[in-house]
Amino acid sequence: MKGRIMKAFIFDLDGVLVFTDKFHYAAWKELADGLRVYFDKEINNRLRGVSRADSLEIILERYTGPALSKQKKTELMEQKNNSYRKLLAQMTPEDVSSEVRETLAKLHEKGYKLALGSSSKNARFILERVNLMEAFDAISDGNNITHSKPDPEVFVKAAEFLGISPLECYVVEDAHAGIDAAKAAGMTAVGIGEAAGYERADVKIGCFSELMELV
Ligand code: B16
Ligand code: MG
Repeated sequence: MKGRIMKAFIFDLDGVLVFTDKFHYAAWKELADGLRVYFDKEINNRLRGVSRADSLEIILERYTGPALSKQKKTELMEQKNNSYRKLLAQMTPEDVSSEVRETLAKLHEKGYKLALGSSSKNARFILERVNLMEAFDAISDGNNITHSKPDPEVFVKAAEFLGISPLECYVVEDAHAGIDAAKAAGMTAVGIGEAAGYERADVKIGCFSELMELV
């Protein structure tokens, strides 16, 4: 919190820096339709911050067909990811707002370390597409964790990569699972978007540049 000496910001990716919800939705919808499973935007909202494997299990809650083997589930995840990556390939630097870019630059100028803390295995691909790799001192993503949010692992690893104590880190998140993960890591949770309405968030912001009021 302000008043305590904070040294770093860890940012969630989807829903905070970029908005790939529509691509996740389109790719999962295609898969669900193929399996004759009902899927809508409300169910898609439950997938926010959740790993690919856990997302598939949520979708399969309504599945009534023959049992699916582990191998088949892996194939389904690959199929979804291939469709999703084709959509991600359309992304350009214009998919990141100037508000986000400028705020990240200002935080850096003020001496804060910046890290990414995303459940996505596509995080680096997305950061490259939108030209945001250089903005971060460390990247912790779906490739270096075994437990997805709300487990704190992705944020604990981000703090480790930065060499900073969890107590000195803010986490900026849009998902309830992400706020829970930040709290479990002993970090200060900043809620934006949907998470700005979540009572467990320590700080709630209405827009990204409001982060400057914390420093
Ligand atoms: P992938 P975040 C999360 O990213 C997304 O919010 C979530 O919807 C997705 O299922 C998860 O990444 C895994 O993504 O299939 O690309 O590995 O919000 O933690 O940045
Ligand atoms: Mg998110």
